[in-house]
Amino acid sequence: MPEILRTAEADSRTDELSRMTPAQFRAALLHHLRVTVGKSPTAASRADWRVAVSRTIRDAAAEPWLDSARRARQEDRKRVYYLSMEFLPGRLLEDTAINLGLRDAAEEALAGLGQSFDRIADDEADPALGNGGLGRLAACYLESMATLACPAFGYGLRYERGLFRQAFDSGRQVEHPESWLDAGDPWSFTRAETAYEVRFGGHVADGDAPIWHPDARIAAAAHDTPVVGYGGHWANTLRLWAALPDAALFDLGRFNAGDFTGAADPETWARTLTRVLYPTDETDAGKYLRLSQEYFLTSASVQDVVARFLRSHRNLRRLPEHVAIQMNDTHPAIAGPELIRILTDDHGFEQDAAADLATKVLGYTNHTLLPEALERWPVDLMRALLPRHLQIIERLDRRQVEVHGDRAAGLGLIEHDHVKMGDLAFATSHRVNGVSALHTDLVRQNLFPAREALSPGRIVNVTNGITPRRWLKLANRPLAALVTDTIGSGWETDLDRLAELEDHASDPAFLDAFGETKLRAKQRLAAWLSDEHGIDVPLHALFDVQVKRIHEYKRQLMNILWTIARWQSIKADPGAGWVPRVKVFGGKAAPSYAAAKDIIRLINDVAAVVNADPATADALRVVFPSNYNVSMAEHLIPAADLSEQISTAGMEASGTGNMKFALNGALTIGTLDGANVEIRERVGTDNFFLFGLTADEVAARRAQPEHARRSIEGSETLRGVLQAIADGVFSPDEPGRYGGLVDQLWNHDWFLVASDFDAYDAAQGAVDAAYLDPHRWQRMAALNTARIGYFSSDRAIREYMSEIWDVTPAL
Ligand code: 26W
Repeated sequence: MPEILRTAEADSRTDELSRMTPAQFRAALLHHLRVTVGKSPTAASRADWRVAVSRTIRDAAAEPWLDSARRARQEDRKRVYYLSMEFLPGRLLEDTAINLGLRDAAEEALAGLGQSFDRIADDEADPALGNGGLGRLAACYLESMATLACPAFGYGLRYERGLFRQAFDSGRQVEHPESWLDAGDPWSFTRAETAYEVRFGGHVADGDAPIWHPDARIAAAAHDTPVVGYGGHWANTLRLWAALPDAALFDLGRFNAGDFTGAADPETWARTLTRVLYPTDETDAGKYLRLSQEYFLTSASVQDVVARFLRSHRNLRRLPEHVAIQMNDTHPAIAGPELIRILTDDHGFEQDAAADLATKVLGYTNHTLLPEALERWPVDLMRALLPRHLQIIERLDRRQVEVHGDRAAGLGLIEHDHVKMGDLAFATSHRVNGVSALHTDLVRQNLFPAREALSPGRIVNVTNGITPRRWLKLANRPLAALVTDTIGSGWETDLDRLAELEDHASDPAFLDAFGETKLRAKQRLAAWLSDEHGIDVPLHALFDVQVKRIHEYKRQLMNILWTIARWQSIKADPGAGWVPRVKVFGGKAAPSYAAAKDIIRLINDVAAVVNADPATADALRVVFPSNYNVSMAEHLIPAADLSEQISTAGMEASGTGNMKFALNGALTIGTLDGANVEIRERVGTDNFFLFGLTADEVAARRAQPEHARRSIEGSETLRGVLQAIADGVFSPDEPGRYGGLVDQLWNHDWFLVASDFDAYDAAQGAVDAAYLDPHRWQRMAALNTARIGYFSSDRAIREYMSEIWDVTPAL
């Protein structure tokens, strides 16, 4: 355990917490069952037990939580505020129990009462308050900030409905409303006293001091959930805002005038504000409600930050010494203008001085280069919803020109009547970071070249990370136990210590034990897939897994085209000793993303044909369990042998699944994209199956006319695959179903599936060859686990603390 966290008091606290004996846990649990849930053990349902266990664990979290808040206040610690429209925390029961050292006591206490800890933990809803990578990263980062005793708040929205529940209807994705709150939320505390008014619309009365006259006011109420660090030494807060349709909004006048629905409008509008998460991932929604949600989050949070500062300070000029605000992509980028508004309109600052102060407080993380994901809000929409902020942005825009003169070309914040939120975030931040070394280079070169030239050093890299608590200690207990047995404990908070496994990577006994943990993870997954999804998988096969949002640049299409090629090859030569494979897919498509939905349907159509083919059933299976989420990832990732990270180079900002798979002893087949580059450098080029064009080669290939047609004509394998699809082999009832998809491949192929296909096929061949030598494979897998320590979110947060936030740990 890193020295900074080992203090006498910390020691005593851990012991007393971990010393909560099973008997003490049992007593506290039965108390909650009777008093909080109001049920006797005999009458209690699984959900009742879950609420009682959750409350018992939350009680244990209260002490370090209140203690941390007190210390931060008394020691006047600088705090970090992480603003994100999305958080994917996953289930909290087991994770919080582990971090408090209470998991074993809870399991034993429940067993003594005839209850299964795992079944109760599995009964918890997975708060799907995010789309994918960005939301999960925010959750890993909050847990690491607590583990490192970095005083912090996560600020987000308490959507009533998270990301839709995915189901398949004859292979097609269908979306069902998600309702994480139906099962109750035993973790959060409603802070009725902590509410802020957020204003919208109206107009600004000019005068010496502009006065904003909004025409809508919505109350934001706080719901706080403790985020406990590993060891239970420190705990931070995840504060989620809910729009409060307070009675004041109900327009009695209109009601009495008989306009019954109109009377409720403002109230309905309030309810709508935090009703649902936008399911778009990497595509700018551009909707009025989306901007309203972004401003609602940002204004409530910035008001809360300033109020907390003023509770123990008077001079706002000292704000940067006590406050660091991180904007998780451009979604909270209105934070700059909002802080400037509060400083000028409420505290009399001069606008430019306010802007300089805000810049010292704010940091902005960019997570994507996709043009369609870069938010640009129409000036008219901004004027209608946030007229005061538009004034401030226009002033910031003019100032760019004043400060940089004619060199301001390309520096404007407003272009073609749209406010460029990336440029606004950049201009109001003292640090901008990308999320992998390659991505940050591309941010400098392609996204903000002019700004990089004018403010060298403002753009820094902080490569993403993942928390080893959830993604190894919780998700893969057999492997976590083997690691502890082999190198002792402490790796949980010092992941570089995994390197000590390297000394054992040539020891056959260790490699067998390592392989055994993989087999047990496969057995657990197989049981779960059959129970939850009625899917059976053969355990002896190579588990080849691609789980992530469905997107053309992530190239699930190339993966399923290769699967068809493998199926055709097996049928052509059944006796060739094929390495049996289970191809596992998982992921949701944004509801309006037709091409991604076509890919989902094709995967399910191929699965239906391949899995029903007796000639190939033993050698190839395709499974696509619906509704991929954090909890499914915890079941799938530990069981994987092969991790598919096959995006078109230059398009995946980082990826974080790639890190989770390597940590759990899976080998990666991948391109030189995002964090794959750094993973390959650290695990060793021999322990990574690389293929495909590099980011530079991608740009060059796209410029070549007919690149797709030439690639397809040059690949007999690929041509055979496309012919089978075009012939309706996988859609006999509608042979032309994938005509558009095949045509797009022949004539456009922007994501270079055709160009990389043969290289991908060759790399898959290398995978088979390696898998046929179990000790070689186990050794490569063990070296991936041993050398992945750098990708801990603790390392990433330490970099944010030193490079961007200038914050030191409180313990
Ligand atoms: C406006 C709609 C919208 C919503 C979400 C646009 C963009 C996003 C996110 C930035 C998309 C996202 O999750 N990006 C992923 O972020 C991860 C964490 O940094 C990276 O690892 C992934 O490479 C990146 O695709």
